[in-house]
Amino acid sequence: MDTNILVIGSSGQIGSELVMALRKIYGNNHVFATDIKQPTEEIRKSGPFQILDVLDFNNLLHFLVRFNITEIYNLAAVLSGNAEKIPLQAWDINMRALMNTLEAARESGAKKLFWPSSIAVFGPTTPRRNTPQTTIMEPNTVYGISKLAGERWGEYYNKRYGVDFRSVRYPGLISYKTEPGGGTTDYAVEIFFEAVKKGHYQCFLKENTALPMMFMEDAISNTIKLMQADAKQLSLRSSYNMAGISFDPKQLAAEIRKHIPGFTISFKPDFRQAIAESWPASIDDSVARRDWNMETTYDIGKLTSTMLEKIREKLEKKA
Ligand code: AKB
Repeated sequence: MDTNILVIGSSGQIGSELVMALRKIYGNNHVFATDIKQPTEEIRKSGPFQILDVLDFNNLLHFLVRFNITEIYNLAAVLSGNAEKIPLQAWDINMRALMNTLEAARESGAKKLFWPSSIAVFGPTTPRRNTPQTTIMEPNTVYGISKLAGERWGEYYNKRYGVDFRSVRYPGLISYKTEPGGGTTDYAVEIFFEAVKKGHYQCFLKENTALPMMFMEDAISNTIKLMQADAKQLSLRSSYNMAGISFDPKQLAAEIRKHIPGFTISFKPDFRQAIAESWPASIDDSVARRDWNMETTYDIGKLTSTMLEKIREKLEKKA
């Protein structure tokens, strides 16, 4: 039987790159991109795209049956910063988006479901350095609470109904194609665009706030690797810790200065500072490395030079 993949949230920061990577592997017409927002030109031109609201259960189920979907990637979520502005709405959207896909996967018999969790599942009582896979989890943000609850539901659907639920706890993801929206780690993307455009960045976190991060290419290849792994290799059905590197805004600014010597940064922490301080500074991802060979290829140097080069190219094309 063919692998037919549905990506929900294909116009977002992860979705817009994941769809293209999946189309390369499985063929353009086997990867169905869906979102409530219009897609990138690349996605629209290379294969099927449809407007689909994951909160509409009947439409979702109909889609899975109609296109014989065997795998789902559900990336729809309100991120940490935005969720704090609309707590009840964010909880409702994040949880309904997940529960609809879990139920639709169960009813339609779709084989696999990928759903991203986040380092936001940890909280102020969690050990902050080299945070273990299994540890104290008392998140104090709406986003973090919804991600932790989601992990528990994913594992429940796997054990109780056999849904092949797979998940990673994404760190801050750094990419140049589609900008993120409303997260706490977004500074690590904004800083590059502002460095190229203005030579200055005003950061909403303090200079020494270290957080786990990963370049998008590594995040995508690891996500696909987890989905392709033999089920027998997976000792966890909640969510795997995953983070390649950790740095703070001051270290990132110093790295950018190696390419743009006149680059300056100032600091004006806002409400996201408290969120960042409740999260780990670094993550122990040895269980993911052991179970399904998770690996990273970008360190802070390679990430910085790639981001600056690609953003310059992108802005030149636009000009
Ligand atoms: C956010 O900052 O909200 C996200 C995340 C770490 O899950 N990037």
